[in-house]
Amino acid sequence: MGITISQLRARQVLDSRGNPTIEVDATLAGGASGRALVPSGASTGSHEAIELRDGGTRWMGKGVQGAVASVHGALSDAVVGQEFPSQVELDAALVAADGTEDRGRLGANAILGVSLAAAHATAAQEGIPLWQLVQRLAGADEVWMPVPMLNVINGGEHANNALDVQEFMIMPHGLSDFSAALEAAVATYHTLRGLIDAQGMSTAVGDEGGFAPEVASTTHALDLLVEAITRAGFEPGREVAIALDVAATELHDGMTYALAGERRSLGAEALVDWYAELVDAYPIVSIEDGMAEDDWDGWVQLTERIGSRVQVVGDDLFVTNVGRLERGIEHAAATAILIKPNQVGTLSETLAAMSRAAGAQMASIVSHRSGETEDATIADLAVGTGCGQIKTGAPCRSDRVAKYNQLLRIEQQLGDAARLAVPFADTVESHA
Ligand code: 2PG
Ligand code: MG
Repeated sequence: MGITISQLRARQVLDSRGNPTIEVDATLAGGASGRALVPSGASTGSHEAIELRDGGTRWMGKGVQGAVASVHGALSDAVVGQEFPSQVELDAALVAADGTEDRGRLGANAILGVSLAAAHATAAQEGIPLWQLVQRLAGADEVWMPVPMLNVINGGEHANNALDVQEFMIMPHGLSDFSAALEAAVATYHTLRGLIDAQGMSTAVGDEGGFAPEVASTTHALDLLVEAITRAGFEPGREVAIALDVAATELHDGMTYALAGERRSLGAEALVDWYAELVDAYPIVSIEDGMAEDDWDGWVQLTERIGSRVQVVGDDLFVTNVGRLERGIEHAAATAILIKPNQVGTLSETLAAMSRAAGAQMASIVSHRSGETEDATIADLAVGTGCGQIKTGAPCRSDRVAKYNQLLRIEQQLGDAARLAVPFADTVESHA
């Protein structure tokens, strides 16, 4: 059965930061319908597809009525009433309607809204859960419950404290199943709140639900995490490990990396040394955007130095773009790719990036954005592709929890088949 969209309706709604974003409803000829809401980043890579915003004075310049108009105009003209054999051809038609490399004419936000709403509608038409449709589109032999990466201390662009590193995440990778992993993360999160409170710092949270205390240094934050994991009753490194997103593009001035919180500026080589020291001293299993988006030499150095011990993840580096990923594979610039559908614009291109990564033995981590909504599509994306990892914030705030709750529903649907992925089977011993 092909996909024939009979109507697209879009509207401007709000995201978790109170900024406008686009919501799209797709109705199919057979009557089934699907809805998608599009997220938005703060530490966006400059190579990301363009998110169309209205500018001007209304909604502080962040309105998306232009993107809404793209859906009702050019995108509807391109796809409504036509039968497409599958999502791939539908997405290709959306991309062709825009006609630009960066999706700047109609907006990647408009295009993604249609692409994902259509996928939801297709799953509804077939009477299957979305993860199952994703599994088919991805050609995945097996589905896996992903190990969550929970951002529990926020810094960088996501908070107004002095922390240089944007995200300090806990990763409950050594638990028996997804529920147990989430329980360990929740226990660690609440224990961390107590520790931060006891040290007289604020327990207010940042954009992704993690705490944003006035912690001065990276190692102070890491010490807090290790203590929280231990006091919650888990073994750091073996049951619950640490992952970082440095978002180093935000620290780079073209020459050096300015670590304002640490009061020093480092060249790429010295920065790699610093990461190696941190990895020696702490149970860190993954470092995302350790280098800036165009510092390819720095990335190669970093991967050479620590890539066999920790996962080296490219976010701003790859922007879910197969072309940039190809270059990264060629130069061995990273060992994993962060996957954000709105960096590229369609479900099919997202799956293509994941498939290319898998072909090169690189891991894929499905990710939220710092500006999110109640839309939980990425939970199904992570399960259906069997990629094994999802990064979707702290276990706090409904925009983050929506994804974990959807994963709990899927875990129940899968029953005995709901196995928790084991992303670091070969490297984790050295961190225990
Ligand atoms: C990141 C993301 C999500 P943003 O850098 O990985 O955590 O942040 O959406 O602001 O780009
Ligand atoms: Mg990132």
